[in-house]
Amino acid sequence: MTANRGRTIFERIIDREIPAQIVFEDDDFIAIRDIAPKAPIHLLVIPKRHTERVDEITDAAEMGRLWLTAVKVAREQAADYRLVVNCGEGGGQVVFHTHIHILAGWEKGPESD
Ligand code: D5M
Repeated sequence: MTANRGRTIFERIIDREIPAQIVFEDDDFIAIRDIAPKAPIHLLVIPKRHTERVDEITDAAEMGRLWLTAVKVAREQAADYRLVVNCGEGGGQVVFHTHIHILAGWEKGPESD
């Protein structure tokens, strides 16, 4: 929770105040289907601990667990995939709770659709 922006939609999903299609969850992370998919498979891996953006995570083990979780969820969905992090408004970030996009499922790669 942050004073300046308030609770984000992802915190409300984590707290089950808003429904989402949950594909993975453990004590520290949740993975959901993106509501506006930009690929045949579009998931979001979201740490439960709130940070606004990925560069606020300074602990290497925490960052490692985030990326390992993203890779694990991605590999459960597809052999090949793209991981994307938008960081800050100028980087295209819209929801200010850290998350990794998993994009996959194209027939011939990301530019094929
Ligand atoms: O991406 C934020 C992403 O979050 C964007 O692809 C839409 C997605 N989104 C927004 N609201 C929801 C809900 N309610 N469920 C699932 N997905 C959602 P960013 O990296 O911040 O630009």
